[in-house]
Amino acid sequence: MSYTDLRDWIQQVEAMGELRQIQGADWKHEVSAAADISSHPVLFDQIKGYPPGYRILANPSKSLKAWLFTVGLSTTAHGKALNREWRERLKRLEPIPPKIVAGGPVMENRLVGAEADVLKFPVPLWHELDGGRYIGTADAVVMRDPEEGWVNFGNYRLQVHDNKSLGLYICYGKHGDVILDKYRSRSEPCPVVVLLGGDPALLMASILHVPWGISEYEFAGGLKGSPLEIIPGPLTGLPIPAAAEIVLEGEVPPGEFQMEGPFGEWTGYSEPRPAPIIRVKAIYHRHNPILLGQLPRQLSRPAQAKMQGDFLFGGMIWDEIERAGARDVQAVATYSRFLIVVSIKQRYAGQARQIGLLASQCHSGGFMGRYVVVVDDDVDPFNLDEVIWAILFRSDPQRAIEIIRYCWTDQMDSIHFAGRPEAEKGYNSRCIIDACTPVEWKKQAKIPVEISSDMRQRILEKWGKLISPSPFVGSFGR
Ligand SMILES: Cc1cc2nc3c(=O)[nH]c(=O)nc-3n(C[C@H](O)[C@H](O)[C@H](O)COP(=O)(O)O)c2cc1C
Ligand SMILES: [Mn+2]
Repeated sequence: MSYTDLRDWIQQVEAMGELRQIQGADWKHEVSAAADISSHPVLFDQIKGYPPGYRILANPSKSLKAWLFTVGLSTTAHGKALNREWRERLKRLEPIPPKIVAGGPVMENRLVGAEADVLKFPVPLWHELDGGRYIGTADAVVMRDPEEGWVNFGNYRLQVHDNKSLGLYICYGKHGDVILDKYRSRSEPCPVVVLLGGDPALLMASILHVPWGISEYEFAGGLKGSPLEIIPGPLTGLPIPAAAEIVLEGEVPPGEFQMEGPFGEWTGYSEPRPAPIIRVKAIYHRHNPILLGQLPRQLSRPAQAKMQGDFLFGGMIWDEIERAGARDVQAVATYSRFLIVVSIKQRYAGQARQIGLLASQCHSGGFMGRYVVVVDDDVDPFNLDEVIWAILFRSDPQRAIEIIRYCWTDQMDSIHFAGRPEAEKGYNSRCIIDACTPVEWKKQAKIPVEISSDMRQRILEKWGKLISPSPFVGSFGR
């Protein structure tokens, strides 16, 4: 099961019954509100003030089934089993370099110089307090490392300042930020290509913390199991997917900044700050182009601390812990960025601390985290009741809790807001809770109070009709 491009993906997802379609929405708030309220991805057409066919596909990840199809997992598994399947897939994933082709549908329309107007597309005004229209929410900003020569891309939000300039918000320390900084220190403009709609495998690669030095193009090829077809950009030489929907080419001038934001992020509205600018020089798009959009669910209220990408991040963190040399991870669950739960088969003293620290600091787990809980393998990290139980019954706070100060985060973090001192904003801290049974306790651990299965059988035979069996059976009151 696979797909050739975004249009093929849409057709197949529709056939699964996982797509909704809305005609006639206004780009001003309506597209975003409808997409947010819908429990499925939504394809918008006939958007107010725009020609029919100029479409938006919003929130492709809202359907777990579609998202699994995107990464080539045809599974119905969830929780621990899905975590394991995805992790196994990552373990086997071989990056596949893209293949250069002469042309493709993305070049059906070329708008160069004066003709290049980003508002030719129905760019939404997403949230009521946003500082402007955002063309990039599910994009890939492509840049080449000027020293090492490899091509990186990431999903960084893009605000429309005017029809040829975009505000580019990259968190400090992301690959894109490091590369931009290299151009800045040479006082050179950074050439960029921006994908605004295309193969969903590219979007997937764009949001995942693919390690430094591995091109997300190769990672996406690996996910698909076949090379992406690319065309060298006419102005920059940077790779452009031949079947992309909308692509911008331009540059980020060194030393130019403009206030970007506010924007409704998953942590709440982020404050405006000076951000680099992309000067757009050319636009290429297919006939009837589809702009891709992805909004985080509204996690800034206490509904549920889960994200669409949670199952993906867990697998990536697992992979990195093992690559750093630690063994015996059984599952990794994440709940937004703020909680990572790792279950391990404990073999030696210190292993829980080792794995907790790695999970909190590896590339996939190290950004904007908060709590890491390490549990034994009889506890399901995807069941928060079990996780809380392990913390309460197996951990002694004075030995279980480790606080790591001055860690990597972003001003987007929900604990950073206007009232906090500027100097604190670059950092947050991590709490690692070792909720594994300490290895030296093993022999003395209290014996769980249980009813033997013989006794249980006897009671049920005698009085089973009178008493309905309680769900609280077995060890540990579970
Ligand atoms: C919907 C969505 C929006 C995102 N927006 C941003 C953003 O505006 N800025 C940013 O730095 N990262 C953002 N991210 C996270 C990055 O895309 C992610 O960290 C990626 O791995 C960065 O790539 P890089 O490591 O190559 O820089 C977003 C992720 C998602 C899922
Ligand atoms: Mn990268």
